[in-house]
Amino acid sequence: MTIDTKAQAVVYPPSPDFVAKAHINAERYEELYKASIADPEAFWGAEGKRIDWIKPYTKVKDVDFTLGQVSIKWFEDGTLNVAANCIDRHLETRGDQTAIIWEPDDPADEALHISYRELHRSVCKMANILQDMGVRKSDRVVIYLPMVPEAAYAMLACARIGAVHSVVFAGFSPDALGARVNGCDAKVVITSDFAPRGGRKTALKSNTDKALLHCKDSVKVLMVRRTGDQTTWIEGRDHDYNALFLEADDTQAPVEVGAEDPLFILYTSGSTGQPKGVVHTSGGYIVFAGMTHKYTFDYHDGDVFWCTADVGWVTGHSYIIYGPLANGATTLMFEGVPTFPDAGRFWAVCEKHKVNQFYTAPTAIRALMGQGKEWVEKYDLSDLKLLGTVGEPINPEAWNWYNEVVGKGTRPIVDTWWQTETGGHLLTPLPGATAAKPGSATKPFFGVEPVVLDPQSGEEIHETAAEGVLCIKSSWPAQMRTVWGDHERFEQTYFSDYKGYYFSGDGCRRDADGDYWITGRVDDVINVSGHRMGTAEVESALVAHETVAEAAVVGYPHDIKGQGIYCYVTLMNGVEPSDDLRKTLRNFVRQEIGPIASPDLIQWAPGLPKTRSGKIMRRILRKIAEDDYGALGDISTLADPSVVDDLIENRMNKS
Ligand code: 6R9
Repeated sequence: MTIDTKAQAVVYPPSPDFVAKAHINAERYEELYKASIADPEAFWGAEGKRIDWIKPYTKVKDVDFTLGQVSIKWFEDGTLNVAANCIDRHLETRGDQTAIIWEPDDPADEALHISYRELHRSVCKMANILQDMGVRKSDRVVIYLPMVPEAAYAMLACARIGAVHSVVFAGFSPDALGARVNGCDAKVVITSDFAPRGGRKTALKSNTDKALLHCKDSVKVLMVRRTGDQTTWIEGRDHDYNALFLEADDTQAPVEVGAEDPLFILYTSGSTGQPKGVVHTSGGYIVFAGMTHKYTFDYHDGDVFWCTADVGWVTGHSYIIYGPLANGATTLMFEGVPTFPDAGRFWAVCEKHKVNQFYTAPTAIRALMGQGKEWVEKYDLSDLKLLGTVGEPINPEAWNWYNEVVGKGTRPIVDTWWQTETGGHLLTPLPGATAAKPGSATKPFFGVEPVVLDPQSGEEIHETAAEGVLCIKSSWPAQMRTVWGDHERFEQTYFSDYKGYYFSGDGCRRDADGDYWITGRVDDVINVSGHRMGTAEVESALVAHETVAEAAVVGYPHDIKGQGIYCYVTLMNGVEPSDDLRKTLRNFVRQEIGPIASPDLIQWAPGLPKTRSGKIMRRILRKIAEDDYGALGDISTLADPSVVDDLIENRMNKS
């Protein structure tokens, strides 16, 4: 066990000014955290009241983490409607307040300010359109849209009629889209003609057409016009949102759903080839999303909150849509990218819309850091009160730049650790309570019991300073409930390696102050620009190409992306390696999965290091990709140790 005591030296306590106005200060955190662990029933029984219930719950928590009978229920006999909690209940007090600020890809186009009243109208119309298309409670709807207000309307419209949405990131390929439509047996796909992003356009409708070639004929399409460019049209299957919107009734009674009825499915990568459909339910999720949004970001009425994620990821679900709107906040939705039309765009948008809380990913910070601080200094960022980060460990250099250049050394930074599976923040500083340390996600949120386990013995390490795998000992309301259609896979993935605990898949260190430092995934998942990717997914895409016999994929350190994708490829007999073939394979993977899975480096491998039982030794491949082959460890169990010399000699990442 090695404890990096140096890293504990730099500590940024909250400023007295911030503390004075904050919802939660250090004493309050201690008091509430203790209460939340000592008596979860009482704590969450009270917290559950932050939302409106149609029928109030009488049971708070019913959870079993035992392998073979894992079951997670919160507020189970309560009923509610999530969309009504995000919209209707605010109408009386803040009907004219802006709910969503929409900033388009091109800064020359007009931004929109959508009030809670307007949001209500549009969501009701979308709900009526979906009902007219035959969507009923618990039916699935896939949403494949750019970052436009209609993406928010679509999610909330599903929630309003009790349908289950599954948002698919607009950067995903037709194949990935088709697999998700089939995976959840969706009735309708909501898409747009094109998706403008960074001045370019992705043909979403045409991607949808291709995807649906592999889906049931009964799947219908609802198309939102975004650019107005021509698309193909299949009469009977395709429905014109803009035309239907004009006619649709603008009121709709929200459907009553049970707390444990599913709200959404979100596909995410794991260590095996097939992405998993993570299922979140209604009551616990919305309580936790609202609560974490309020306390982690210290959100106050009237603040403008901006989370730069895409709604295709969980961060966009919880912190663009559900958390902020449950709190009656003003949330900003940005269609573009940080570097279009130039590297000042984030800060231009912060200035333009007087953003108070700004939440982004380390990869964006690193990319902008490389462009120079002039881009930040051109803009007035005086409205910023807080900065946040999510998606991967933030390196201290990026943290310091964020703090000094963007935050002028006076804004707290919250480094929030969580996952698609957790629904909301589990480890994070609370800005008025916790002293921040660059690179540490610090302390657990209320009700969250992290433990560090010894990876070999599976025993809890009780000393404060510890290093091992990160597990959670008991449930929190926004925990995922199951894998869509495969509860056994849910249990196997999260509850079988360490019995009685939820296993996060991350390694971590806990320092002598009890602060947590995430060290990255301990499974075959890599984190590329904050996007999770199973190495097995990229491998199966590669071997699907006719020239490839075998492939092994690992991550390697990448300055901007955090991790890059390093592929070892064994070609079929008789196929000649060439740079052209590299390009072909790269494009092939982009087509199969999407541009985010594009291989960074492809090394031709005449053989892969395997054990005598035929298992690829990824540890060795990782070390070679990291250019750290001095530390290969024991290779004596390899069937043919000589392949390693060839791989080292021809490695792509020579530093
Ligand atoms: C919200 C989100 C989850 C994985 C997670 C971990 C990494 C996320 C982090 C972080 C260090 C942070 N991760 N936040 N690592 N510090 N603040 O990103 O969900 O896409 O499911 O990814 O991302 O490895 O296990 P998701």
